[in-house]
Amino acid sequence: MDKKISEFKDPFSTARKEKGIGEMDDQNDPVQMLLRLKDVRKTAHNWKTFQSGAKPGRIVIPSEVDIRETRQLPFELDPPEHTEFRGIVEDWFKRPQNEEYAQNVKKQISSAIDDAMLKESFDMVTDLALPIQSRALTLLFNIPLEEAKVWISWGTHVFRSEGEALDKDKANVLYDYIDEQLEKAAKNPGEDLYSVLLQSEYQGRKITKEEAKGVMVLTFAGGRDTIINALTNATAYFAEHPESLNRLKEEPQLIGKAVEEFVRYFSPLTQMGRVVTEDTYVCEHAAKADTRVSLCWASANRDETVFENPNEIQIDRKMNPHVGFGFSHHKCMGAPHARQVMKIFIEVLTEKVGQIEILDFKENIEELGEFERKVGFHNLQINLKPIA
Ligand code: EMZ
Repeated sequence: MDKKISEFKDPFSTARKEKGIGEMDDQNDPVQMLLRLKDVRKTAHNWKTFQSGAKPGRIVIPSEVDIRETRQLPFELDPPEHTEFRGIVEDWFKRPQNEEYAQNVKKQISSAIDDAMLKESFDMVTDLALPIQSRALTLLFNIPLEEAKVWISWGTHVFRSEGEALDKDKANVLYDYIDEQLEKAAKNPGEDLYSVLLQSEYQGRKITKEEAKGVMVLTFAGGRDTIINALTNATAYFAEHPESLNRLKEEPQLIGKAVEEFVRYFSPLTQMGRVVTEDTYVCEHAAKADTRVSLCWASANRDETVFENPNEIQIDRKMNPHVGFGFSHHKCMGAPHARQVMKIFIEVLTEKVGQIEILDFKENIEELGEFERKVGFHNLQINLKPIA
C-alpha cells in the first residue's frame, strides 16, 4: 500500500493559522471551534464565560440534548460544584495506577491477544479493541468479568448506531441497564462502583440515584469509542511501522512516551464544547451569550507553534504538552485507566506479536462543517503473527 492508512491528516491547519477558528453547524446549534492550543487552554480555564454546566448533552458535539436528560457527572458541572463532586470520585478513578490492577489488565489483554493470534483474520475494532475495552471496564467498576459480555453486545458506541446517527432507543438500553444496576446496589451494597457512589456524600447528603447514574453514563460513554479508536489506530500504525514496535520491544521504557504520542496524534476525542454565558469574543470573532464554542483538542494537538513536526508520529517525542485528555479542571478522569490499557496493550504486542498485516479497512470520517477529520476505523481487518 502506497498511502499509509495510519497517516491521519490535519484538516485544521489552514484555518488554525489564518483565523484561529472554524465553524460547523450541529443540529441547528452552531459551534465556533477554537483551533490553537493557547486559545483552547485559556478558554478551558475560563469556566465563568465558557460553561460546562449547561443543559445536559449540549456541550457534547454532536449535541446529545435530544437523547438524554441525565447530567453526566462531574463533567457537566462548573466550579465550585464541580470541584466538590470530582473530589468525591477522583480517587476511585486513580486505582488503575495500582500494580495489582495493572496485572489484572495484563492478564485480560494477554489472553485476548493469544486468542486473536489463533485466527486467520479478524476485525481489530469489534473482535479485539471492543472486548479489551469492555473487559477492562469491569476492573474499573470492580465487578465480575462476566458482565463484559452484555456491554460487548452493545457495539462500539452507546449512543450511536452504526450509521453514526444519535440513537435514542440505543441510549435507553444503557439508561435502563444503569437504573437496574443501581437498584441492585442500593438493595445489596458491595465493593463495586455503583455501591461506592450510592454511599458517597455530596453537599452534606448522600448522592442521589440520578447523580450516581450521571457518573455511570459518563464512565460508560466517555471511554468507549475513544479507547477503541486509540487501540485500533495504534495497531494500524504498528502494522505500517514494524520498526517502531521493535524499538519499543528493545526500549520498553519508551512505551509511556509512545502512549502520549498516540493520544496527541490520533486525538480520539476531537473536541468538547462549552456554552457562552455572556457576549464575548473568541479570536476576534463575536461569540454571543447562549451560543457554543468548542475546544478542538485534535487541532490544538497539531499546533505547529508548539509541536515540532506535528504531523509526524515520534514515539519518543520529548516535549509533548498535548491536550488529548483535555485541559484544566475538567481533564479526563478516565485517563489513568485509558493510559494503563494502552500501555499494556502495546507491551503485550511487543512481547507476543511478530507481524501485523492489514487486510482490509473502512475509515471513520467525521464531518465537521468546513472540515473532514479521520478519527479511526469502522473496521480494520488484520492478521497477527506470533513472534517466530
Ligand atoms: C460524553 C463524552 C465524554 C458523551 C469525555 O467525553 O463522550 C462521548 O462519547 C459521549 O457520547 O455523552 O460522555
